[in-house]
Amino acid sequence: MSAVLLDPTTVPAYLASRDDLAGLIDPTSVTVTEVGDGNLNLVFIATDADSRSLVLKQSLPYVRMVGESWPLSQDRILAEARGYDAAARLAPEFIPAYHGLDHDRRLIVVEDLSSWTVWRRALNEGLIAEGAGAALGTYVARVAFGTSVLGIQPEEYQAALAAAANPELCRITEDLIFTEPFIDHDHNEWDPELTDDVLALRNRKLLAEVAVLKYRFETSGQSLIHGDLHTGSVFVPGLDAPPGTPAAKAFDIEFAFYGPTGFDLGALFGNYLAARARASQLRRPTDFVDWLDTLVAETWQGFEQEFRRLWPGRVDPAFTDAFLERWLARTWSDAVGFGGLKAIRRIVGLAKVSDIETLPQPQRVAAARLVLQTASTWVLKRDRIASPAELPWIDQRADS
Ligand code: SR1
Ligand code: MG
Repeated sequence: MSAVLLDPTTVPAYLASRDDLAGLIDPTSVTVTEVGDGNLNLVFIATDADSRSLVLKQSLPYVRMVGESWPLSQDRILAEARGYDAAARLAPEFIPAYHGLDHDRRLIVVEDLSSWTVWRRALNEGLIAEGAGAALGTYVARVAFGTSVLGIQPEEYQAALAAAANPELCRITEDLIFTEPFIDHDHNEWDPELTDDVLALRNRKLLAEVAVLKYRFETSGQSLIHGDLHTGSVFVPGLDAPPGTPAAKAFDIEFAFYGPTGFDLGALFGNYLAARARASQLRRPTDFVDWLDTLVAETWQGFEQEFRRLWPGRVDPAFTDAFLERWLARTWSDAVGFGGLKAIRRIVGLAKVSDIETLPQPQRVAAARLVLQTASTWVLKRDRIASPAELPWIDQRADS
């Protein structure tokens, strides 16, 4: 049975029923707005007379961006709660403060970060977010280490793995990222000028690599992953943020499940590529483009440094230092491959990205083409790309 859905008029009474939130907000004086602009859910911001505010996120029984014709279980909020629980334990500074799950209502309450900016919007406007990549790399490393057999005993890992199954949302990822962009499908859409580029992706070599990556996504339960860590699932602070403020916080964790650790890093890499293609077409200033060009390396280094810092605390010395080096190399290669597929789906399939979509013609086609060409090289050559310095990238500059 569906959980009863809230609306702005019923949120105050709901908050009043939550004694555990009494110290955080005054339900008698709240005003409420529904701000959900994502693909799936209801999101309310409740603000009281003292300007204290909270975010309530409730899953809808269908895919919001499509409508009731695409039913989707409200249980996805349980996956999000697992993601928040783990992150709150292992990397609390890199998520909004988490105030818990209402299981019956299929609803979570989190800190309101309205004074922050969704990273994709900042990137679209050409704003530099110093340290955001490193912060996210650190976040991925902490959750990866602390939920894997490296950080917890195998019995605990098995229990967590079993509890974190998220089949409906994984199926969405499997279809939208690994299948549909490479076949004829109603979800696909692209500018006609791109038809040759899109059809060229359906070649034997690339499809073989897509299959390898799909299999890896479906069968490699290495660690609890965010599962949808694109730049629209990240907040960056405003310029007036006090010193010591984390440079980024991840949110929207409903795709969480036990998967390949490199998938989250790849989601970031693929979205950096879209941001970079936009910057090229808009001839953004050199300092912004230079900074974009460092993002993959910064994210990877943030991840690697944190992972190496945690390594001495591994629970099983059978995992030797030599194993760590091989594990890091494999995770990097996975991230590059997944990153390529994440970028391709945003050009070809359902749920595109504003980085590209809001560009005027002919820049939109040119940006999309740059993304497809670079991304497919990532997929094909990922095992031979040893480091961020070797990663094929868009080299079209504002002054070229
Ligand atoms: C039908 S859901 C479409 C997309 O929205 C989410 O943010 C995920 O990226 C998903 O693939
Ligand atoms: Mg999302």
